[in-house]
Amino acid sequence: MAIEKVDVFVTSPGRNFVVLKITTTDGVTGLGDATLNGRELAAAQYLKTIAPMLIGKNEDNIEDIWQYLYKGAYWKRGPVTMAAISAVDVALWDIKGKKLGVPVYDLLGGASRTGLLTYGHASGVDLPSLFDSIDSYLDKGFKAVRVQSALPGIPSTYGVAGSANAQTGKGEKGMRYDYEPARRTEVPVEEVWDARTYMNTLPGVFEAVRNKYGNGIALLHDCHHRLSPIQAARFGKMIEPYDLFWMEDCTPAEENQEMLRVVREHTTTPIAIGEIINSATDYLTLIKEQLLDYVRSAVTHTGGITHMKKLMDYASFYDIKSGFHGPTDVSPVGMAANLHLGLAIPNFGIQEYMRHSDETLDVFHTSYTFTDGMLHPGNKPGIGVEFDEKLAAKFPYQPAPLPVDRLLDGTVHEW
Ligand code: EZ4
Ligand code: CO
Repeated sequence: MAIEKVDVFVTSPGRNFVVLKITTTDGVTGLGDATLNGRELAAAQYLKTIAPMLIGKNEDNIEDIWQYLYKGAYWKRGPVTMAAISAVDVALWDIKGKKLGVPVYDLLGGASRTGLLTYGHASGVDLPSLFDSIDSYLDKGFKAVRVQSALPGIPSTYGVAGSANAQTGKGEKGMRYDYEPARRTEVPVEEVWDARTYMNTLPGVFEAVRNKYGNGIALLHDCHHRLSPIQAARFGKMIEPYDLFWMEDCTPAEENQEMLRVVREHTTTPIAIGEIINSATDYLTLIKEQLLDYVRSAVTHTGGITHMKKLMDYASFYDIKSGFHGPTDVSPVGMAANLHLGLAIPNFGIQEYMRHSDETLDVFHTSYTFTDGMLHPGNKPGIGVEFDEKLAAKFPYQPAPLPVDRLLDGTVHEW
């Protein structure tokens, strides 16, 4: 009853992933996800550094191993550290579930609901292509849709399929947005951002969507850290009539949490924050002052199930809910971890879901299901994902950094 072997894989079936496999002396294996989009090799190297420290430890003692890696590193927090700790943590929960013959959500207190409301990513370069994209999600059964739109005069905007891929010629009208593998380069592509154009455009887009689809579907939107606090306050107020489920990352709050106070004072549009926050401690002010409504962290970027469970339990006392990050750069292993935790906690809100590519799903065999707009982690012991190492080896790592943003005058800005 000890950890015998720790393997780290970097594979690129459609996009880059960092996979951790822990094997015990009884031959039980567990999987973890340490994918850090654009900085994958740093997370893989961190795992290789801590791998020898895990050998011989009792795999049952998840909390103790978590504390050993977190406090024992001396250097706490940070995306690379927390992604690596997350991978170890999820792999250990996977092992515990397999040893006991139960799905991980059972170990977390059992199912609190029958399925997880999920949202897909719709986008358009104009209203007709946006409507096509929304229709394609509604046809698949989605009850909630994220809406992103191109901006007039701006060649390429975050979250918009046609525009994101325009520079590589890989764009498909009305199809999904995915930054990687559209851009496999060593040096990031640069994009342009203009808040005035954005604030002048988006309210009209939401109005057009509500006029066409009515109030029955949940609409979400990602501002992707780009507005100043006062711009975000004004934007939230402007879009109140369109009843958004949330506006996400309206202003960068990961460094200065107090920036959200001014937004909160001015708008009732719900606020989701935190896909790049990597520690529960970075949420303490946000939760205590009720400056957010949805926690955006992914289990894989925020210390794993152990740490996220604590964070969500604390959030529950303020009626703050989950909205875990679920883009394709969270691997199927990480996605499954999100789903097990989401199914168990009382304060689940919504789960983001971008289906992985067929290439990715050939390497990762998942058992989670999508029915009528709801995800379920499945009932296999552990987290329920298998990893085909042989096939993974056929997809070597390829550099693919995220884009860099500049304002019209060339100033570097949040992407
Ligand atoms: O930009 O996953 O809400 N989703 C997002 C994502 C992130 C990417 C970064 O790795 O903001 O699209
Ligand atoms: Co986001």
